[in-house]
This record gives sequence, C-alpha cells and structure tokens, in this order.
Amino acid sequence: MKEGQATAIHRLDYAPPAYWIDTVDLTFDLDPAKTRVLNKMRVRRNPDAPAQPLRLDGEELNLARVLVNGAGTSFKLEGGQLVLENLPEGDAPFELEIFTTCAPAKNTQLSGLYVSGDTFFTQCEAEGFRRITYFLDRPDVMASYSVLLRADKAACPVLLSNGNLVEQGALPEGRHFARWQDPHKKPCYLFALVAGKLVAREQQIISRAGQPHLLQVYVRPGDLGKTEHAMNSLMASIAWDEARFGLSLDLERFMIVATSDFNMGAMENKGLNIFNTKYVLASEATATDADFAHIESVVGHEYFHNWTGNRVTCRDWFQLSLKEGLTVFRDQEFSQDMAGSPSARAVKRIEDVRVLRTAQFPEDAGPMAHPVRPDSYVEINNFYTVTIYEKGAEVVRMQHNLVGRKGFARGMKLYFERHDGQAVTCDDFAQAMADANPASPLALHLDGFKRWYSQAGTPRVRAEGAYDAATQRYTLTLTQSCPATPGQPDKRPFVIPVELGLLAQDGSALPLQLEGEAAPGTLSRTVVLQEAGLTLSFVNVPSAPVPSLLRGFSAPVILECDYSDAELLTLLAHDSDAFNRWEASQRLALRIATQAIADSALSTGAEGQIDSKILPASYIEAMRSVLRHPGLDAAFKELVLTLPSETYIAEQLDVVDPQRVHAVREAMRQELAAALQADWAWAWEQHQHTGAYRPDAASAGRRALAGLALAMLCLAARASGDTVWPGKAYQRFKDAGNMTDRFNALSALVASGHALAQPALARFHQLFKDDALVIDKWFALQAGSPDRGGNVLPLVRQLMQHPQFSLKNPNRARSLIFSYCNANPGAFHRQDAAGYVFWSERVMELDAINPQVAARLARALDRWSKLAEPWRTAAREAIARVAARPDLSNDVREVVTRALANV
Ligand code: B3K
Ligand code: ZN
Repeated sequence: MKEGQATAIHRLDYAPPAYWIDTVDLTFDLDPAKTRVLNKMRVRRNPDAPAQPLRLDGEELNLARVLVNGAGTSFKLEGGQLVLENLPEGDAPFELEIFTTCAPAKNTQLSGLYVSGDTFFTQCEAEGFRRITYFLDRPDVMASYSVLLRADKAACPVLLSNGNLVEQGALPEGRHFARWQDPHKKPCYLFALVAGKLVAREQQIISRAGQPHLLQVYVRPGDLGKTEHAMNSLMASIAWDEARFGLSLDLERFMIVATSDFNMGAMENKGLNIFNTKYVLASEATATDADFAHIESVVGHEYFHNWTGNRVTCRDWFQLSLKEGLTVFRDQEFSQDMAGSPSARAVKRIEDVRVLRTAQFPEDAGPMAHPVRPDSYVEINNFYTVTIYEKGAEVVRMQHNLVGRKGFARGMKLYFERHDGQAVTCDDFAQAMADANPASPLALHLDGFKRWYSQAGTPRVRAEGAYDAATQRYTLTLTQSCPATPGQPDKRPFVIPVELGLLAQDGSALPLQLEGEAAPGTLSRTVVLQEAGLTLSFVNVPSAPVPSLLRGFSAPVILECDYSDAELLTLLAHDSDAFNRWEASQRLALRIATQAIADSALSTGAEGQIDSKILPASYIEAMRSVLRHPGLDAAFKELVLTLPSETYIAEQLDVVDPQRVHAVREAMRQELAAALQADWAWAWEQHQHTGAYRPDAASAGRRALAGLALAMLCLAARASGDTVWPGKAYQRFKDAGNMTDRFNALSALVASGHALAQPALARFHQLFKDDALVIDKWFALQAGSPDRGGNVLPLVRQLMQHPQFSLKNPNRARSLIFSYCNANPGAFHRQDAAGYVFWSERVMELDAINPQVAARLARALDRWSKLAEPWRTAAREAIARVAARPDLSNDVREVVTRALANV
C-alpha cells in the first residue's frame, strides 16, 4: 500500500518545486531479491520558491545512506518522504547521494522496478520512480540522466536504459555493466531500464532530415518472428510524424521492449518504450486483424509521445490530457491516414466514436465523472481514464476542426516553439492553437471553448427544425444543456462545432444558404453553437429537408433530434457523410430496442428469451439493402449490421433491467439472423478471402463481414436446428489460414451454443497452449459467452482453477475476470447477485496483489444506481462490502467511495 497519501490532491494547490534536480547519476546493482540503487543528484534551490526543506518521495525503499556534498547529514522520514532540512545555504548546486535497496522480485504491483519472467522492467508513470529511489517525483522536475547498470551476465545479457549506450564491459564474478546517457532532459516518469535475456529485431533508417537511426524491437527469444508488424508500424509512425507535423526522431536509437506482465498497454519512456506483449507480438497465425490494428495504433501512440509528452511534458498530473488527449488524437489521425480510402477513414472514426460512447459517456454520467483536466484526485492512477484519453482527444479534434488542418499544423508549430523542453498546461496548448489562428472561431471563443477542459459531463444538443413551404425557408434551432456531475451542479455553455448538411427527401444534397448570404454555398458546413441556443435560417430550400447533423461526430455530445423512421432511412441510404449513415442505422436500432424494452406486452420465455418478432419490416429491408449494396465497403457494412452494445442501449434508459436489455438485444439479433439468412449466406460466400493474408483495412473489412455473417448463420441455425452452418463453421475453424478467420469461426460456435463449440475450444487450446496471448483469447471468449441458464459464472470459477490461470498476470486477469465482469452484462447481472459477490471477492483479492488493476475492476459497478431492483440493492451491498475492508489501497478505496457517494 502507498504510504502517506490517502487524501485528495487539488489542482489549485500547485506550487513550483522548492528545488531543482539538474543531473541524476544512477547506479544499479541488479538482483531480483535485493537491488542496490545509488542515486547521485546535483540539486539546487529554486530561487522562485519560498525557502523550505527538501522533501523527496519514496515508497517501499530501504534507506541505507544519505550524503550531502560527500558528508553525512541529518534527515527525517515523514509519511514516506525523506526530509532534509540542513542543506547548504544559498542557490549554489550541491551533490546529494542516496543509497537504497528494493526487492524487484516481490513487486507484484508492477510499478517501479519489477521482475517478469527473469527480466527486470520498470514502470514509472505516474509515480513509480519513487519506488526505485528517493526523488522529486513530479513531472515538472526535468533532469539529465546517466545510468550505470550492473548485473549477472548470464542472467541478464542485455542491459538497456534511456538514450545512448556510452560504455559497456565485463566485471568480476560473471557480472557485466552498461552505461547509458540520455541526451535529453526528462521528468523521472520517463525513466526506464530493462535487463534480461532478450533478442532484438533491428532496422537502420535514414530520416527525411538525413539522420541515421537504429530501431530495435526487443522480445524474448522465440518471439522474434512476431515482431515484423511492430517494426513496420514504428517505421510508418516515424515517417508520418515527419510528413504531417514536421516532427523528427531526436534520438540515435529508439527501442521497444515487450513484456507479458504489464498494467496497461505500453509506456513512452524516452527512447525505451516498454510494451505489453499484446501490442507488439503478431503473426497471422496468432493475431487477429483487430490485434494488428491495435499494434499499429499503440506503437504510433507511444512514438508520438516522443514529442507530445516527452519533449513538451505536463506541469502536473492534472494536465495529463495535455499529452494523452493530444497523442490519442495523433494516433487516431495516423491510423486514418494509414487506412487510406475515405470509407476506411470513416470506419476508423466510427470505431473511435463507439469506444467513446460505450465507455466514456457512461463514465461522464457516473460517479467517476471528471473534467478532461480534473480538479482533484486521491490516486492519480485512477485518472488514466477514457475521459482523459478519448474525450481529451475529442477536445483536441474540435480545436482541429475550428482552426482547420493547416491551422492546426501552425498551432502545433507554435506550441513547440514556445514550450519545447518545458512542463506546461492544457491552457498553454489551447493558447498556442488560438494564437496561431487569431481569426478562427477557436480564438474568438477561447474562454468558452476551454470549458471543455474544466466541466465534466456529456452535453446534450437538441435540434428542432421547421420548414415553411411558402417562403422556402428551413429554420433549425439548436439548444444545449449538460447534466450535473459530482461537484459541478451547474454548467455554462460549451463551444460546440456542429458540422451539418441538408438532404432533400430523395436523398440528394442541398446547397446551404443562410439568410443574409448572397448565394448558395457548400453542401456541408460547420456552425458553432457557443451559447445556450442558436437559430439558423436556411433560405431557398425547395422542399422539407432532412438535416444531417454533427457530421463526422464533430463534437462529443448527445444529439437529440426527433427524426421519423423515414428520415433515418433516407440518411442511412443517402447521406454523403458516412458517419451519419452509420449513425442513422444506430438510431433506428436503438429506437426499436428501447421501445421493445418498455413494451410490457413482450414477455420472456422459460430461458429468459423473447420469442415474438420485434423488428419492423422497413428496418430488415434497410439492413438487407446495406448488406447487398454493391458500392459500400465490407467494413462499413459490418458496422451498420452490428447492433448497438448492451452497455450503450442501457445508457439510453433511466432505469436499467440488464436482463431485459440482454433479452431484447438477443431477440433482435436472432431475428436479423433469421430474416436475412439468404443474404448472410451470400455475404459469407462473397467475402471469402483467397489471397495471402494482409492486415490492411480492406481485407480486414472483408474478414469482419464474413465473420459476422457466419455468426448470424450459426445463430439462425440454433433456432432452426440446421446443422449445415455450424458444420461449416467448425470446418473453417479447423482449416482457417489466419487467426481472424479461425477465431471468428470459433466465436460463432461458442456464441450460438452449438455442441461443436466444446471440441473446437479443446482443439484451440491444444493448438495454442504455449502462446500466452492466444490463451488469453481462449479465456476471454469463454468468460464472454452468452449466458444459458446461469452457466457462465460457474464456468468462470472453474476456469480460475485452470493451471494456466493467474490473477498476478494482468493480461490473464483481464482475459477471464474483466471479460466476465465488464464485458458480459447478461451473465454478470444475475438475479441471485452471485456475479456481484464474485466481483467483490476478486476486487479484494487483486487489491492485495496489484491495486492499479484492482481499481480498474472496481469500476465494473460504477453505474449501479441506474439499475432496477433487485440488482441495485445487491450491487450497492457488494460495493459496500469492498468499501468496508480496512486495508484497501487508495486506488480501490477512491473508486468505491465515489461509487457509494453517488446516489
Ligand atoms: N502514458 C502511459 C500510461 C501510464 C499509466 C500509468 N498508470 C501509456 C500511454 O498513454 O501512452
Ligand atoms: Zn499515452
């Protein structure tokens, strides 16, 4: 447990550090049981801060010696901090030497220095460096690092740290050393070391600027064959950042190292990125198209941090979105540019918005709601959230839309001119964007725009249109509101860019001419809603139009508009904006789902299933047209034909009966499967991929649609008793040439509950039992399978006994426990509350091992107060049971305390 930090920290309490640390010279004698760390720093008082003792952060360290300018000194230990009062007078630098030891092999939190499969790794963001040595563990203290690593040569042939390798050699007793020097100043959260038995794929490149660089991807021996895609993604990222933003690699050597024990996806340590194996290792036999795409985007994300995060970093952790929101925006743009065609770009945009809506909107409406720049936190690790990352990226995207693509590039340039080498704030970023584009709507409404950083909650925009045939005028009124969130009862208006167009009833696009404008303009434009309401008068509109609003999801808001079904069908069939075409399909499906959920005449059968028909013929026909459409991309079809998730449907409701939501969605799927059976069979046949495997957007889209078709055909077979399609799925499962097709076939069998699922699962395990990432899929698929009479929870409990299950490995814990608690609502929200009991047991068990991961799991019941009875009471009791534990980490305590406070 963390010492001495159980209270909230407030943004407004920020004060500059009392001391600066200019240089850090670290010597590590690496040993799993007891690693010795000698830390020599050059320190000086900050002349701009009031005189005060030096307080260095530390956690789980054994302190052996403190020397100031080579001589012993008095010190105190207070709440985990090392306090030095008798320091040399004046502003001259002094040398501070601290000698500590720590125990990497016992570090199950995976923060600080830890051991994973005999290899040493570090994770310092946000506050892990203090678990390595005493330090000013805050991002605004930037220092030059020199690192000497010493270790047993046989156990750790590879010794890595940030920057350049300047010296290496042998030592007595089978040990050896390596000295690394980082040419760039950095905050300590970007420090890293790796030591162990690793091999590297290497690539020499010459940058656009003509500089040579060595790129390396380090993995365990045996995994080298799975590193090609990561290396290609890294090279593509480097080229992209140079081409799009003029940002070059500033290091001679850039390293990526993979580890199978990692709390999150990856970490952008300067020049030495450390990655979860999940985002490095891929081969067509073991990784799906989605895995390939994730690797590309995470490699890009970490690489882009080299400028947005590392060269310019955060003043304090409240500014986390300064680097995360901006870097997510950059990785999203990178993936879109890599995808190529306008349609593939739209697919990526839809996928990103889906994440925002299914994860961030609920967060923004729940007990953990916080602004993109939070005002307080207890445990910073709890604030690496979808709000900071994904909503933060939307806030950057809106700035991009308000200043334009070129204007955004100008703003980035100014941001780096002003702040390179500094630790700055979200305000500094928005100011640079506005100053570089003084005539833009961003500059004009900057103060209002910045409410996106300070106010939590998802704004609602209501759109109402009225057409007057006599004057050929269409009046569109937009009004905004935002619900209260914890600590923020009232909100002021947001600055909301709304990209829009008008369609004639036949689907053709109408030129836009606002009252007062001389001539008709473009077919699409962005208006800015910056007060409570805005009324737009369009003239020369020949007939009642269908408005296409918030094109490309131009702002992270909930748009309310009373479309008729016919209007939605028009948008689905004709909108020039691919995002809004998809959006129309989602609105249609949501409407059907919410009506069916509320329809008390729709009763459930013995197994909780709904047997009556729910889908209107018009919806089925529209889906058929999309599926059969000759001009639409397969990937886009797959997105349209996938129903909104249970989580997203639940968000539309005031009171949620999770079993009802599940039953309705399943019934809709079943009906869509049966009604389009011939079309699904056609789609399956049409999208068989014959050529060599390539993970590009177009072929991945074909596999995705074929996979959905197969799943629907197996589902239809379940109802009809047909054995042909399950047989075909089993055959495909056996002979598939790549993991995407194989896993889709396996999932189709498991989801339809066909008897062939069991032999297929057994065979899958047999084939891949030595590949941890594939075994994660095997656990996740079972934990996420549809509940039949309450069978999933006993299965999950049984799988916990599997010899390959371990709660200590975050990937494995996520694959089984999170897949059940967070991603399988129909199975988790049991009438008998056994799912919640299971959740509370695992949260407490995990908390003793790894509080960061436990706190993520603790979030599974965030939305408990929306649940209908009996779930609501049962969920609250389960949370209260966790909260009653006296020895909880700050991480879990903050999450459950906030959950209970929200009634
Ligand atoms: N910056 C890291 C996340 C660190 C999380 C610390 N709990 C990865 C990333 O966003 O790139
Ligand atoms: Zn990041």
